[in-house]
Formats: sequence, structure tokens, C-alpha cells
Amino acid sequence: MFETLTDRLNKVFTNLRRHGKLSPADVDAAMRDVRLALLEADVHYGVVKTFVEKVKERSVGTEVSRALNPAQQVIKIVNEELVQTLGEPEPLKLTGPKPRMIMLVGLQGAGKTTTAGKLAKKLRAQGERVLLVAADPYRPAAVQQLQTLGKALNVEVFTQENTAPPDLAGNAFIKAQQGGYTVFILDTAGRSQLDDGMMEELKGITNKVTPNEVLLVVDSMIGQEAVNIAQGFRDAVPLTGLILTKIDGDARGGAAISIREVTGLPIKYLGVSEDMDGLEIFDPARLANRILGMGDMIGLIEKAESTLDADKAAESAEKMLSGDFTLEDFADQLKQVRQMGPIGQLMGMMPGNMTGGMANVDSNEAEKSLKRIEAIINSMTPQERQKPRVLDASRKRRIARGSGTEVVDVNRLLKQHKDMQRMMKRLKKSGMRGMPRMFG
Ligand SMILES: Nc1nc2c(ncn2[C@@H]2O[C@H](COP(=O)(O)OP(=O)(O)OP(=O)(O)O)[C@@H](O)[C@H]2O)c(=O)[nH]1
Ligand SMILES: [Mg+2]
Repeated sequence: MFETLTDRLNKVFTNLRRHGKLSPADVDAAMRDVRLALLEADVHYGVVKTFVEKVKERSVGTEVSRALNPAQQVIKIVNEELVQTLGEPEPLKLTGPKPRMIMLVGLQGAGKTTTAGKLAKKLRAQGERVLLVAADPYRPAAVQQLQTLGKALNVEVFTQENTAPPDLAGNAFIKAQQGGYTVFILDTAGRSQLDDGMMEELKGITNKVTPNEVLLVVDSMIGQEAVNIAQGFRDAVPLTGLILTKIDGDARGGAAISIREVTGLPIKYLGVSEDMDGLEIFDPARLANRILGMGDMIGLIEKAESTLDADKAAESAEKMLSGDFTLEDFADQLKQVRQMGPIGQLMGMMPGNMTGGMANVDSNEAEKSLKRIEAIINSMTPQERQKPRVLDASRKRRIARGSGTEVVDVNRLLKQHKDMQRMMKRLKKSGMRGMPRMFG
């Protein structure tokens, strides 16, 4: 699927220059394919429309980066917007007095009961005392299913025959409170269709007890219907989040983006297997990849971009070597380094053979010393920066005062610079072919 989208986009862009800005016409052409890809992933058409508008707005006039071709550039924007639309994962909000309540709602077969078991297992591993509640007294088989899960997990299951679910929920609360449980999970009844009776029942429960979380469990195969379902449930109960199940199946997960866009609710977990361990914290980047069916495309794009950074580094290395590497150059280099982000992050980006000795560097200290060096160089006159030889004791004292440092700091910097200069000279002599590799 990714191949089709990329291939399509590549065709659209064959006539576009590799460098330059994306024009409205280019983008329009590309958006037809983006729209198709999203519809094929079962994203709701209304949601696709808004989404494509957003991507279009961002794409027109975008500079095509040196590292990417236009098709990749558009895919990158689509992916970024998708990740943003999918939103950050949010942990369960289990705060306030105990016992806390998690209520699972959703259509029949969505995976509520299975998810209740998975959640119970997860929460117990986090040290919670969990009670499972079968709030589906009409179907003995449903109660039995939860009881079987409870037995396997060694988690107690509460249920009451011939009790209306709101009352049952109230009684479950009392049971949890008296039993010293910290959390109880209410597994409610599903219906094959959204019907008023079902919604009234859910409303009745939330009128009786106040859940900390009301999670809508959705089968990721649901496709276009996702929007109606989410709206139906949202109108009845105060939903707090989403769980998307059966993401391990064939579905591309387009439902996720539809529901998320329509409800604005955070996606909390993904169901990834029938197994009780098959509940994962939602990862927007991974799901975006899946929805677009792009496999490792994004990884490739990121790699291409980091290669571009290596190009830039090589360029500035060349520049550095072409001159005398004055203190001015030194300051420039430092500024560039600092602009690239905290030095700690930068070290993480260094190739393996360079990180060995650096892994233990305290990035705060390194950051501070960079700032100090910058301040010292800034306190020098242009002439001093060009010819550090002129720096006598009184000038050094002045510079130290001006930069809030000591004369020893100034001396240390001058020595570092001299060492650097010497290294540059040596590099220049040996030819700088090895240089780009050192940076990339
Ligand atoms: N592969 C896979 N199967 C799942 C997942 N979640 C649930 N299932 C399966 O989906 C089917 C229905 O799951 P249930 O948990 O019984 O669904 P439910 O929402 O409780 O259904 P009702 O109680 O009838 O409304 C079962 O066969 C589960 O094993 C998942 O994440 N992956
Ligand atoms: Mg069930």
C-alpha cells in the first residue's frame, strides 16, 4: 500500500524540480492520492476532507528539502499531521478517593470483556487491587466469559443476577469499598446496534456512580461507521477516552483517526491480540505508519534528513579548514552547536565510535561551559578575536570581568583554541576527505 501511495506521488511529481517550492497545482495533484490512501485505510470521508485541507495548507509553498524528493516531502507532511491528529497517548486518570471506577462501553463484540481482563492484569501489575464487575446480567454467557477470565487471572469477579445494571454498579461500588479494592472495572453489555435502551442503561449507570474513566472500546475494523458510533456513545455518557481493539487484524486503523478527530478524546490503549497481555499503550507514530501503510518509509525519510545534516556539517568543516580558524570561527562553531539543541541531545546523535568516551559527560556541565566560552569570546574586541596573541594580562583581566569568568577560564579557552587550530592545520595537511565522516 505504501508503495502505491509513494509510487503515485512519485508519478505526480516527476515533472517537478527537485529543489524549489511545492506549487498549489503540484499539491492538488498529490492530495488526490493522499485522499485515496486515507479512504482506503477506512478513514471517514468527512474526516479525510478536513485532514486533506490541513495538509494542503501546510504543503503549498513548502520548500522541498535537499534531502527529500517532493513525494517524500508530501508524505512527511501527511505523516506529521496524522501523528498530530492522533494525539498523544494519555495514561488512565485514576485519582481521587478509592475505589476508582473504570467503565467500558462499546458495541457488541468490540472487545470490552477481553479488554476488561487485560486492564485488570495491567493494573494489578501496577500494584492496584482490582475487582472485575460483570454488568451484563441479561446474558449468562457474558457473565461466564468474565468469570473465566477472572479465574485465569486470579482476579475476583462481582456480579448479581436479576439486578438492573445501574443498581449493580452501585452495589459493585459498595463491594469494592468494603473489600479494600482500589479499582473496579465495569464490563457493560454491548448491543449490535446503537439503540436507545442501551444508551439509557449506560446513562443510568453514570447517574448512579461516577466513573473515573469511561472508555469507548472500538473494533478497529469498524471503518466508516466509527464516527456515528462514537457520536452516539458520546451523547449518552461522558466518555473520557478510547481503546482501539483488534489492531492486529487486517484493519488499517483508519477508524482511530476518525473517532479521534470527531470526539477529540485521547486514545489510551490498543488491543493487539486476544491474549491477556495484548494491550499496548497507544503510540501515534506507529499507528500513523499503519494507517498510511507506509512501513518503514518514515524511517527512511528521517535517515535521508539526517544525511542532509551530515552534508551541512561537512560544508562547515570545509569552511573551517579553509581559513585560519580564528576565535571568531570558534565562536561561530559554538553558536551553531548550541542552536542545534542541548548538547546532551547532540551527543546522542553522534556516531557510535565517538560516543564511547562521551557517554558519561554531564550535559548540564557541558552546556554551562559552552555558554562560558561564548561569553568570553563575546567580551573580546574584533581585533583580539582575530589575533589572540595581543592578549596580555590586563586585557585578559578585562575580558574575564566582562564575561563574569576568571582569568584561568580565559587562559583555558585560549589553549583550547590553539589546540583546535593545530588540529585543523594537521587535518588540512592530511587532506580533509576523512572529515565529513567524522561528523556524519
Ligand atoms: N485479535 C484480537 N482479538 C480480540 C481483541 N480484543 C478482543 N478480541 C476478540 O474479539 C472477540 C469479542 O471480544 P469480547 O471481549 O467478547 O467483546 P465484547 O465487547 O465484550 O462483546 P459483547 O460482550 O458481546 O458486547 C473475542 O473473540 C475476543 O477474543 C484484540 O485486540 N485482538
Ligand atoms: Mg462482553
